[in-house]
Amino acid sequence: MKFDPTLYFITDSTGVETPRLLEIVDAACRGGASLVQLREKNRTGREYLSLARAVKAVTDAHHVPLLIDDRADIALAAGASGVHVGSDDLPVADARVIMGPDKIVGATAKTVERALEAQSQGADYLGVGAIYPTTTKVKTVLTSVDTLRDICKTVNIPVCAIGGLNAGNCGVLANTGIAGFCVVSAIMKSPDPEMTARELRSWSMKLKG
Ligand code: TZP
Ligand code: MG
Repeated sequence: MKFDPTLYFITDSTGVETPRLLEIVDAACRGGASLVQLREKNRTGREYLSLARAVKAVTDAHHVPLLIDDRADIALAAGASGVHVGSDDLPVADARVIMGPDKIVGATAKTVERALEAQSQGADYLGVGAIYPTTTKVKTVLTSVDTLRDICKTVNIPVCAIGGLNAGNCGVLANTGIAGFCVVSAIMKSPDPEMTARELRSWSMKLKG
């Protein structure tokens, strides 16, 4: 499936009621988010699915593909465009079997070796980071900008930088070869998510290459 990773917005509903989450997703899409991932860590399967359907109604209205973090079953049941798997989740090859050839399968990679492995197992894109320390709840280590650049040079699938990125620091991604970048808190915690998304999108248009 074709997709555009220029500005990849990933949700975090911690402390956020569903109506507000849906508003933020809507605002992010209006501002130019080109890809959205629903990322839920503390939901039952039933809650995750119901939220996925609600978020998909919003992203569909903007023709923005929705990916689901970690759960291929939820992605398929909700009719989402794909799934993102991290290093503790389903292996990429298994996610690909479950999702089939036409859905998007994204993977996290923090080293060139993992990036090549994910690509060979059928990943459509890579999320690489954390570039900066992040306050979003996640078990992650930092990935240097040099490693990011090496990964971009080595693989032939799109690479998205992630981790602590915002309009004030994303300039560090210049000349790395990224296809776009991912943000959670920059948009989730913005007083004006639409304006922030617009600003981040315009940064990404300048930085990707
Ligand atoms: N993977 C690496 S860093 C991260 C994930 C999911 C969280 C990024 O969140 P933020 O708020 O943009 O730093
Ligand atoms: Mg995961």
